[in-house]
Amino acid sequence: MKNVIDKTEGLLNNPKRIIAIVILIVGIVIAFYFLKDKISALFSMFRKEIDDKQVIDEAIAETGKQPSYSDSQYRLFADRLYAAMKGFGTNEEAVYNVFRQMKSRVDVLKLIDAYGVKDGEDLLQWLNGDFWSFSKLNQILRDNNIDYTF
Ligand SMILES: [Ca+2]
Repeated sequence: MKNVIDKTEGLLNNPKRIIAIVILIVGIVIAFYFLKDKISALFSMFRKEIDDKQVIDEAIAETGKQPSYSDSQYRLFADRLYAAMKGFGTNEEAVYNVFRQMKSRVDVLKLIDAYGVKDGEDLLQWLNGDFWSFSKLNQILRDNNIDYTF
């Protein structure tokens, strides 16, 4: 114990060490300050990923329907949606055409999951930003006997 106290005193008696420790602490605080948004964004993306998977599993159990497409096909659909919505204006027909190919609620949820987060927003946020009304989109889902509404 005495040894530890001696060592601690020795450490604090050395000004260079104190300065080094202070710089290290300040550095960690600054790094944390600049990274905290990125860290929390990463965590929320990770949490969304887990939530999406759980919602899909529940929908499969409820509806008894498996996804109609492969994961890579959902990613292709998601890329088409992004291409149709990004930038100024919206290619609404291209968006509707993707949703016309959804055959069940499971498919819609798989599409939402495949879309993930693009430029900080998930699919629902993208649709909200690009569409005045979801009536046509929801009509397409109803026409396909899908009990999911945006
Ligand atoms: Ca747009």
